[in-house]
Amino acid sequence: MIAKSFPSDFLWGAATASYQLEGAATLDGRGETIWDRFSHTPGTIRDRNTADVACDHYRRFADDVAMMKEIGLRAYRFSIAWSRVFPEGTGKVNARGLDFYKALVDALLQKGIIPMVTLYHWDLPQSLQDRGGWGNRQTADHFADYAATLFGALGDRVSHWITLNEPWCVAFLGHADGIHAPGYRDFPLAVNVSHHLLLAHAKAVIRFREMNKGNGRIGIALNLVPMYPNSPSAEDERASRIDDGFMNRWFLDPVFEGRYPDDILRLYQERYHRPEIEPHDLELFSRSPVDFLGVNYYMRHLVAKSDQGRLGFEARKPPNATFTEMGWEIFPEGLSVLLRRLDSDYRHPEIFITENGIALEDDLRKDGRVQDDARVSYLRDHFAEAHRAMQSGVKVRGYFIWTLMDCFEWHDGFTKHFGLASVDRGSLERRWKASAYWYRDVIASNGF
Ligand code: IFM
Repeated sequence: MIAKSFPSDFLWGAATASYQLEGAATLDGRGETIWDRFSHTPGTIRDRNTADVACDHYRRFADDVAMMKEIGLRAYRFSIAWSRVFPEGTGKVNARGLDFYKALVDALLQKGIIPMVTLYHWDLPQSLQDRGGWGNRQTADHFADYAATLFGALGDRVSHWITLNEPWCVAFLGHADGIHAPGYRDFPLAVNVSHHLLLAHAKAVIRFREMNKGNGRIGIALNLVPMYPNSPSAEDERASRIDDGFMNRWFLDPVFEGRYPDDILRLYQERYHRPEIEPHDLELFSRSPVDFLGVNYYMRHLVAKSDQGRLGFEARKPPNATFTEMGWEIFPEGLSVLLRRLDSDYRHPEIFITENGIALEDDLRKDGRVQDDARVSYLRDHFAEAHRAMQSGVKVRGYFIWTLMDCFEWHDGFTKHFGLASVDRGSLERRWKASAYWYRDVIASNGF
């Protein structure tokens, strides 16, 4: 019996990102990225690794696509390394880099797997960083040119496009906390970076509309966090509203409403300075409506007022909870709460869950099999919450598990394991975990 059944055209998929998976860091003219520079800097990566080789997907992509077919994936979300296409970020196209993505898309289509392309998943060309990176407004124009090149090259075969992945992480982990590339600790810079990223998104969407006459669709993938006050006190309620503004509304409001949330704008101005927003920027937001929202869901925040926090709040670790290998609380019900809220606050957008998954210290059996029962439970509970939201009318169109195979988890190197497949770090041999076979059955029966 299928207890939870999904629509027949539901896109069951898996997601990856170029720097985390591809390797081949200097092959075929690929230019240096900020993550190459950062990961080669001592003290940045937990296990002192880089993704120079990663999973060697660049060379093994055909086998990887064949593997995807084994479990029946209907869609595959991957990102393009900007510096493969434009080694310096702008200027002359590197045809060999572009050819790789053409071949990947063709291989997917040949197997009946729908490609969903992310244009930016954190690997900025280092040459652009040398000119100020996302702190420089001009990077948004370079991004729109790069995006237009991809729309031109792949637009006839790619129907689903995502401009940016998790701009909050790019801005704040990379420029305020310094734990991601390019490694700055400058909060006002991070706020300006967030604005330039949103500008880049808007400009790319506008170019897409101008160029794409077919049935292509474009959106953005945001890491969104449902907020729960730590106590019913007015102070914690207010703190949780601020965290919501910082993490969620600062990105959602420009994309859907064409403006920034007043409370957060005021707070940035009071505590730091007014972000560098120019008069016509908001108009660009209004002229760039998306076709869908990508939701990356991993956690909720339990929020308390705190004078230590940069913006007057802190996220607390919930007591008596279960946590993943990342130290993130497992909280499936947050997904349906979040989805319903997005639906009601932002006029019923179409939604793809563009990332959700769990890092686990996998149970590696003697015969090399990984029996990751906790991943099966995690996915089942989260699918159920998505299903529940859909029952109440939220337009969820697909679900992409993070991630296809164990890969480079940014500053954690190879120490965290999110994959549906394990990868032997010596031979790079891939092997499905038990959860992948469970997922295959979910896809085949469209439910569980
Ligand atoms: O690995 C990352 C991914 O690149 C972006 N979203 C969260 C994942 C897990 O941390």
